[in-house]
Amino acid sequence: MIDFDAARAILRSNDLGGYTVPTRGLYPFQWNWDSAITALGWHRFDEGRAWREARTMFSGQWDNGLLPHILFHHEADSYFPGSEIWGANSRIPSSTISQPPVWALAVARMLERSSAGDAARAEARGLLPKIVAHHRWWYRDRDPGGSGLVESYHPWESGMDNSPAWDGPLARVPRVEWEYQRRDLGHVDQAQRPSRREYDRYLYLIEFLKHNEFDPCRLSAGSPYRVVDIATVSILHRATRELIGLCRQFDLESAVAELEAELARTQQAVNACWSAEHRCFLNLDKVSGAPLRERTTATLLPLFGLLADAEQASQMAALVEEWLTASRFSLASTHPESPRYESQRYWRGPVWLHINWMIADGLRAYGFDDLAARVKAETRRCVEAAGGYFEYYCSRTGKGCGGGDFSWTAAVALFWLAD
Ligand code: 9WN
Repeated sequence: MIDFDAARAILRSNDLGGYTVPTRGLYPFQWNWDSAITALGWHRFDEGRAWREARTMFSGQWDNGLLPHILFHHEADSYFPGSEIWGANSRIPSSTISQPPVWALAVARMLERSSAGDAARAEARGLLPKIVAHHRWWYRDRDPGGSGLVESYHPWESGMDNSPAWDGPLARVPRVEWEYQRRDLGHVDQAQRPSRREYDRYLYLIEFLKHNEFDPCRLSAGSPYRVVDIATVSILHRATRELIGLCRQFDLESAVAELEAELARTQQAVNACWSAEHRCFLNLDKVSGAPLRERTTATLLPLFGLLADAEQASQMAALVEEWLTASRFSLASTHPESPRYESQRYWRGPVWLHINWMIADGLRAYGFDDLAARVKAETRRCVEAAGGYFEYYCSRTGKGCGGGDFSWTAAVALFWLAD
């Protein structure tokens, strides 16, 4: 049995007054996509608090539209790297990259389910221009050449930090030579976290962004790490569809044609990522121009993005079925047949609830209702086996891994598993 009271209690205890930390200790600030997903959980029992989460996040938006991946609302020494390493010149101390843009989708869902009528409409109306500015930032600053496929310059921007898909592109990045002390290893077993080799390069890329003054043209021309993350492309695409609906609802017609043009550009470009051999859409290495042939759950997210055609969707559904069978617990974040699969190490194999929710949602959109129900039932089994809301779950044993009492996991239980 899943304890939904415990899920609500986790959100309340991770609430620092207007924003929810992903978990205490390990992640003591406000993270962008965590916050959007967590707002959907809040909305099931405290609508006002859900809207407040959104307002707090957007209070840290940069003037150019970037919505940072971390807002450092206060000092905390339990996390590294802190705001001083990033070098942002922002109203609220922040990181200098973003994360997959879930907010338009969250706001659309919250508005649909709202019992608060005019108050909810006022909240959505207030957020709308900011969300539009954020999507404009993605299309302009993360796709300066107008290719239709946004790119990213840091693995943390994908939110799937040490995905094996990034191994090749990251190997090209130099390592920092200065000494630093990681704080994550004080909270979580090293076997469940990224390696030192990866951290050296994550830090190099933070410095690279700073030395290039976050200038999109300089980053696009010179970053040693430049990838098309198919998960971000998909989430952005789906969120833009939702955003167009919101713009129409609130008479912001001026943005509609422009956003529709972006959708058309992406829809056309995405076929460059399709691999008939792998039966999914691959990530791309923009430095070498080569596809990244690793099957991770990111490569299934075009279902959520509504970017696949009917034939591609049915091939992906067949792949999901095999993948579920190969993972003993639910859908492993890396296909268990990959030599790089590690069942407990972060984005290299464990189960992440919010990603499974997105995949199930995409399967349903294409009419694979039974398979979507199977993804959901197996995901539920992880939470039951572990007896709590962890950051992620071992895909071999269902054991809870990473941080405990985790906000987005509790939130996904409230708005998906409880339904
Ligand atoms: C770096 C907060 C975040 C998530 C990411 C996840 C992890 C941070 C870290 O935690 O990343 O952003 O320090 O490991 O990979 O998806 O948003 O939960």
